[in-house]
Amino acid sequence: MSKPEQVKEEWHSTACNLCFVNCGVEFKLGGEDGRQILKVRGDKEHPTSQGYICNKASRIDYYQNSTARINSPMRRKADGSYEPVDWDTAISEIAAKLGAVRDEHGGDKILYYGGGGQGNHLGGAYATSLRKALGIRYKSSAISQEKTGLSWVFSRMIGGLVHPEVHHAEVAMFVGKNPFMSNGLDRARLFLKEIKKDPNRTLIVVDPRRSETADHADIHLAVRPGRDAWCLSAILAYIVQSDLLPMDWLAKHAHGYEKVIARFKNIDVDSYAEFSGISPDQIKSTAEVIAKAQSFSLEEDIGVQMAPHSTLVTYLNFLLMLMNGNYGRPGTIGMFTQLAEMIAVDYGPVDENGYETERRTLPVTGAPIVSGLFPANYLTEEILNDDPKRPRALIVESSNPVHSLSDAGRMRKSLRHLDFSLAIDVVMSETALECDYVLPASSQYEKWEATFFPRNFPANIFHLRQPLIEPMPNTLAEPEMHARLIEALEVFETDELNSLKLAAQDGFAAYQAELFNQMGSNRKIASYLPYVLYRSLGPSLPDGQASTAAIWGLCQMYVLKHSAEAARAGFSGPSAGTDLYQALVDSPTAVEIGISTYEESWSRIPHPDNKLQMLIAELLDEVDELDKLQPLHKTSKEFPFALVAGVRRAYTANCNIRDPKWAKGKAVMALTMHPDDAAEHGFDEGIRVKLETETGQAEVELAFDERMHLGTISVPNGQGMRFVNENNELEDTGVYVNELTSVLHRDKFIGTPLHKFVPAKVSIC
Ligand SMILES: Nc1nc2c(c(=O)[nH]1)N[C@H]1C(S)=C(S)[C@@H](COP(=O)(O)OP(=O)(O)OC[C@H]3O[C@@H](n4cnc5c(=O)[nH]c(N)nc54)[C@H](O)[C@@H]3O)O[C@H]1N2
Ligand SMILES: Nc1nc2c(c(=O)[nH]1)N[C@H]1C(S)=C(S)[C@@H](COP(=O)(O)OP(=O)(O)OC[C@H]3O[C@@H](n4cnc5c(=O)[nH]c(N)nc54)[C@H](O)[C@@H]3O)O[C@H]1N2
Ligand code: SF4
Ligand SMILES: [Mo]
Repeated sequence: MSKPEQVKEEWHSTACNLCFVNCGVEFKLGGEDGRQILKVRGDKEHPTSQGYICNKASRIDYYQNSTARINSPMRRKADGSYEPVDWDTAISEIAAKLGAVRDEHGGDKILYYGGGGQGNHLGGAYATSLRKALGIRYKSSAISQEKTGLSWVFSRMIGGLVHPEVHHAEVAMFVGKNPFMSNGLDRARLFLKEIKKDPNRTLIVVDPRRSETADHADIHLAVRPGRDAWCLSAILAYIVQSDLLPMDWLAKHAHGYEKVIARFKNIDVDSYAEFSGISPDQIKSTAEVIAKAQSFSLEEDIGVQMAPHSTLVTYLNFLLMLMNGNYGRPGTIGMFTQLAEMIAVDYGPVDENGYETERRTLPVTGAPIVSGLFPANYLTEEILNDDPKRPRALIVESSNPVHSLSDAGRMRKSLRHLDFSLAIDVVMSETALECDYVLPASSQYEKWEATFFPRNFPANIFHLRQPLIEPMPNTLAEPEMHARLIEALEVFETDELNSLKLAAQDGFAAYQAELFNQMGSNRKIASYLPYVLYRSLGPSLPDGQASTAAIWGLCQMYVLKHSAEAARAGFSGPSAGTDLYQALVDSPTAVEIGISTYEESWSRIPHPDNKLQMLIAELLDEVDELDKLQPLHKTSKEFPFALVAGVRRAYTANCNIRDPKWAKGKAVMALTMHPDDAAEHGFDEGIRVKLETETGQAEVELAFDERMHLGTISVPNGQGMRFVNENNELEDTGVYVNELTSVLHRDKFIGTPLHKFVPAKVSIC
């Protein structure tokens, strides 16, 4: 073997699981049985990340080989401690308890939460079958506390999955998004550098803090915290009132724009601008830049999605793009296709005045189900009551809601109020520590994995990742857990899948024919498809690949539904689905699965005449509230600071890494404050302070940050997790931010929490 080949062989392709960009990475493995990730580098072959990685990926071994990992199913004892049990015992007891809840109260009283974090959605695909077996009707995930407002808005206005092409826009804008720190965008830091250098392109950043992203911007709108709605409305109003809208384009491509124009004609631009903390001149010059751009595209993130007026702000952001003609052209917005929709398109019937008339709701609180997800922020109210309709059991898979949802204390109480709870995790998370049973999962580098996050346009990619490391003994991949639970629930007869299993041995074509045949005669086959594929096709796939069986099924559906897009990516003809699947299994890096066109961005709009719908009447009505110039949330004498309860820093990754040694530099944990605010209160840098909100309190170190907006303070997300070090000591891991937040502090439409503006006080400890 020649030397270069040897060198290449030492590196293994996969993806980073620390944020939803999932950059292609390569690992150099070593240590005992090759279980350790010694080195990490970007994968140059990856079609979108192209070798890029950020600082977080290099020490990913703190995820893979965390000492917090668990390697046995656990059962809670009466005293609240846990005892290990074997798999057979755990599976049969869990199935019996869930089955009992279903039989006594109905399967709709069992809730499902999670199904994947930043890097792992494959297990969640099989949870569909377990939910079917239990009759579960209500599910949710972390998406429901950030992106459901976004989903509601793009579904109503466009009706498809869309990608704002900020990378190719002449004028790009970030609203409440700090990609320099959070990435959340392909090749984020490189993109920021490029746009900063390019004299022909403009970057606008809307953020109260002079963020690291704002350093790269041509225009920084330092909006007052929680007042984006006024800032964005003022920009749009100025464009409307200055006759800068592309009226011919709107007439050709949009419905409902006349009402939007009428409403924004009546906005007093100057008073809105001033109320938002930005000079009217800056608002007007920014509006001119946006209106006159050849192409304009913006990305928002939780800086606004978790701030006051969350859903309204999303609507205003889309109005800013769409009313200015930015759709279906390079550098604007394109509609793309996906193997499975992580943030599903979902809109109900709309009446002639532009109001949605029907929406599924949760049985006790009546909270709206959006994008197929119940709002996580209503979970505790739904559970903590004596209503016979209340949920009795909860399954949490690959999520840590006791840590990541508002008001951790209430979450703990809610979990203990249930008749039964199960957590599936790689560690004994804060959530696991409240559940009746815990099942230990193999890590994301020990099993086949993938994510279904929304991706790119025009070429969309999918990365099916191969396992690189032997599973930790006594852990299982989620598809196997779901299958065993379904079997313990005795959904199928033992021989019911035999003909499918036999057909699978004769190859994909024979299997496919038999699958169609069986679907015609046995309704269960289609209803439990992921499970059926796993147990019938799975065993015939090469060693260890069984859990990719559902991907084969998704590929078949994808090429049927999106035949034109798939064909452009090279997958056409009778075996297109299987060819696509094979390409995914064979490729160590991501594969282009479909290529969309701008024409399709139009022809696939499901609204009448394939036109965009500018009117969301519920949200346009909200603009009347803005006219009152009253902030939605205020600080007070008692709680004088606006706390950003969970900001992204260089070493935070939600709840994925527990060991504080992962982080370089202590500042990652600190409470940050502008030095002028600190001087006013007599605080020195580095002191321990008490941080209090209406809900809770914490002690934390104070750090100065002159980028902060005056009156605003911040602590990071994803800290304060329980971690016991090698000396059996509990380590200080920072502030457990959701001990400080309230479930009642939420968006009135979708229920997203307003974590970016939590009234707080700070005092010396
Ligand atoms: N390092 C790191 N990266 C991550 C993650 C992580 O945990 N750590 N998590 C990933 C996940 S799950 C997500 S959802 C994304 C989130 O990514 P981002 O939304 O970019 O992250 P944040 O830092 O929470 O918030 C972004 C900005 O919002 C600003 N902001 C605060 N209040 C307001 C306001 O009222 N108006 C406006 N306009 N801006 C405001 C903050 O100053 C901050 O700069 O990050 C992903 N990337
Ligand atoms: N106050 C406040 N709260 C926030 C935020 C904030 O900014 N402020 N940010 C919010 C946002 S945007 C998000 S996305 C959420 C994230 O919140 P969650 O959805 O709870 O996601 P994570 O916190 O990353 O938790 C993922 C869990 O999966 C486990 N895990 C990792 N790999 C595997 C695996 O292969 N299998 C299984 N079964 N488990 C695995 C991890 O150990 C961890 O416990 O947090 C939210 N919470
Ligand atoms: S941007 Fe960083 S954290 Fe996100 S996937 Fe890429 S390397 Fe991982
Ligand atoms: Mo998120």
